Amino acid sequence: MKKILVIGAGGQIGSDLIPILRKKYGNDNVISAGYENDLPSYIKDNGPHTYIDVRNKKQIEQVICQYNINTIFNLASILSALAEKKLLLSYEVNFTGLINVLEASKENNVKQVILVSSIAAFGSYTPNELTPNDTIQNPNTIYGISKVFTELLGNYYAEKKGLDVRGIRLPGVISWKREPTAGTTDYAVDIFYKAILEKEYTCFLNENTRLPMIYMPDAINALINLLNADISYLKHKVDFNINSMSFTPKEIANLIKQRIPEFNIYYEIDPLRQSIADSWPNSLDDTVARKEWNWNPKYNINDMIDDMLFNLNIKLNKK
Ligand code: AKB
Repeated sequence: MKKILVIGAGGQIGSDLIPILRKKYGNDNVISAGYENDLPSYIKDNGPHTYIDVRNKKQIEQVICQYNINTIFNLASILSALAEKKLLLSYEVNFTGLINVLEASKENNVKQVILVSSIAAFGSYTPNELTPNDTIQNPNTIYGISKVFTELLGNYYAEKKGLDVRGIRLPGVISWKREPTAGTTDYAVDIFYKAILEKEYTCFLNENTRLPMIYMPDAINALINLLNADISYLKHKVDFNINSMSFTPKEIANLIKQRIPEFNIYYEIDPLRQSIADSWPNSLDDTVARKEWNWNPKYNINDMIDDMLFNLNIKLNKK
């Protein structure tokens, strides 16, 4: 039976992942760990929750032992834009935190560790269109470097230390439950809030910046399907491209405008986030994930927009 610890539970992905894991594996078998104030009540009230600072290995070990954890999702990470401003914090969370999770897992008989990499693991020499799974990786951001480190160290523990470590490279994740913070792809979530509440949005990326994106239900499916994939088919471990949709700010704004005719988009470029976005791929080749664990996304851009607007209108009391 799985006893799952989700570290970084209060973030954008954890907030959607935990309810689904609890439904699948039982409320008491999924322990959420994050800062108390970050956790939404539907997570705190529906199963065990605890506090872990990923920078503190002892805390991780205590929780592993207290709950007999055999599976860990490590979602704790400082995202791309903030990482450029807070280097030391990023080293501690994205590098030391990762080492702590892997070492604590190895030393305390955890069987599986799921890690999250990102399209940020690529760089300006990486082929831009349909980026191959195995290709040049030369990120020029601390976040991107930490994601290459995540992939390499995860693969190392899988190959040399007998730990079952797996992970995917997430594109920008779009969701309505919890807003992302301090990333470069965040505009693709902000735009929905502003379209509903203010009928206009000022975008910090230029109108033609094409980036790979994914809708949260597909991202969650990817994580859970990879968790359960037959290991004998996995030639890769922590470095799977997954592709779903790609669009520019102008394209998504036009599609939102078809549903909310009063909506308008304006642009005020943030040089930091624009330069980060310019170093990331336009789209990804995910043949490897399709072949090794049957990756197959369900949502296209129109399905995603309809579902986002439906759920956000309810959340923001506009219907
Ligand atoms: C970010 O924008 O930093 C993240 C990512 C693509 O990893 N959403």
